[in-house]
Amino acid sequence: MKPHLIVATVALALSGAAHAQFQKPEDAVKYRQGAFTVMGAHFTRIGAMVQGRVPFDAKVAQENAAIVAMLSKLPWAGFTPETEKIKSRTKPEAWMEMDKVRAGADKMMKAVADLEAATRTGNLDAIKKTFGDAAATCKACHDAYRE
Ligand code: ASC
Repeated sequence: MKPHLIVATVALALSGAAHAQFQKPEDAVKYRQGAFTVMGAHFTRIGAMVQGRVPFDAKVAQENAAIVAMLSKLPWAGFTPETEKIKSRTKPEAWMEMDKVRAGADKMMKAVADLEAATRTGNLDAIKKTFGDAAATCKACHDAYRE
């Protein structure tokens, strides 16, 4: 299979809801960046509680984790083959190693699902642990594939 076909197949496999719906490659880039931006905003709100910068509120943690878990499924559909040539912070390596990107995406989605499950227990120690694990999955991909 040609690399671009593999990328397209991976993107489709990753997201039932959001596949192949972009009119222009630029739209796909904006879509994935938007999803990452909003996910980061809500992840950071949990981080503020985990790090003691704001008081812990189990309900707020749960609401934010649910948003993060849902959004975590979305950005991958925006890495369409047509977007490879569009300037973004995605490194060329990502397009050459889309199988690894996919594996990293799977780890991240699993980690944020675990974080959401922890927020449903209201146990701050469990939230701290799963938040740290989830942040590590974000960082792994950023270090490898983001400028
Ligand atoms: C965040 C955020 C990320 C991750 C990452 C973890 O709060 O916006 O992208 O954590 O920085 O290392």
